[in-house]
Amino acid sequence: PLADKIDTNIISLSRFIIEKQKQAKNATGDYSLVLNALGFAFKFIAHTVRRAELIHLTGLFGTSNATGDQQKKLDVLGDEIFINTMASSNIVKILVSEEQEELIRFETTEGTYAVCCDPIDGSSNIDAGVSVGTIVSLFKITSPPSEPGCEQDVLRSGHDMVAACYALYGASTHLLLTLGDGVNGFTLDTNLGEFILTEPDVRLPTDHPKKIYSVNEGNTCYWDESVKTFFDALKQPQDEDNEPYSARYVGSMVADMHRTVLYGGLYAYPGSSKSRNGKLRLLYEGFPMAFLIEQAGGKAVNDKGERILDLVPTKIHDKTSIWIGSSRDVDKYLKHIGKL
Ligand code: P6P
Repeated sequence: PLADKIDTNIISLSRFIIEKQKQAKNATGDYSLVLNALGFAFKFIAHTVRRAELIHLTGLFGTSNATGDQQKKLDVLGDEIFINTMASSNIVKILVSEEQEELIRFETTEGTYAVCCDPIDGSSNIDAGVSVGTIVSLFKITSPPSEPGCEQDVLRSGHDMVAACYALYGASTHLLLTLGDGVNGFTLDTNLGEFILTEPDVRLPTDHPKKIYSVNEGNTCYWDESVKTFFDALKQPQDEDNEPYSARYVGSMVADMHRTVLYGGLYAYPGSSKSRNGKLRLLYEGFPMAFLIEQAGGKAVNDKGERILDLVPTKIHDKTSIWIGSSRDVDKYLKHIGKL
């Protein structure tokens, strides 16, 4: 019968969130509201990214963001969509965005959450049709709702995050989400307009994770000697298959990280003489990716071998070096620097 072929009991993101709320003790529903607002923002951005070519949204907008990146029209649009979606949730009190120099405070008095995001990560690739994504970290605010939000609400340890997620606008739109109890993968069904649970309990492959390293080797001349020797070693035949590692680098962190989660391997953005702390920002790239990878059974450290989640930012756009992926590969780096 037809019913055998069609799954008539699919789990949408909304249903997933409700089930999590039912499991939570004395849930107020605020958490569910934020997560649903995030889901809507991802759907709205996905829709906009996919129309970009049609409505001439590619190309430069003519301004630059907090850290000097030239803003693409989609960067600005993605940022506006995020700001409006979070503001209208009436639960988000403050927003840190890669595209905004200053913290954004919303006019709510019931705000109990802080959102940090990179609305369109990897946007330099957008004109070439390469996958881009949105990366988000979520903190529960400890100060009283009546007090205006402040930077102290997000200048905290990565362990304070209550959730982290990314949306990947690729062949399909994928959402990977952790609430601190594992990682779940959703795929956007554009006909339903719903994210559907397609990869419950995502784990990095443990037996034979792919031997892949993902780094911008164009920075080699700026790297410390120990970083150069580490990657040179990966290019030599090794391990039981006596094969060297393969190189894969998209230049869009969400695309590189999604491959790393599903296939295994190592993604790295080391510090260099050009930028001591690398390029990626701690609050809305390092922290969320580290939370997701650890919840999926992997590791994430900085150049010194410190766990990313142990770090505490001093400014909202602080950068961090990062070595993230399969424990097998991050441990190789830790051994290389004498931390294991
Ligand atoms: P590079 C995109 O600008 C980004 O923030 C990440 O998405 C990406 O992994 C990295 O920077 C690419 O940087 O210096 O290799 O072009």
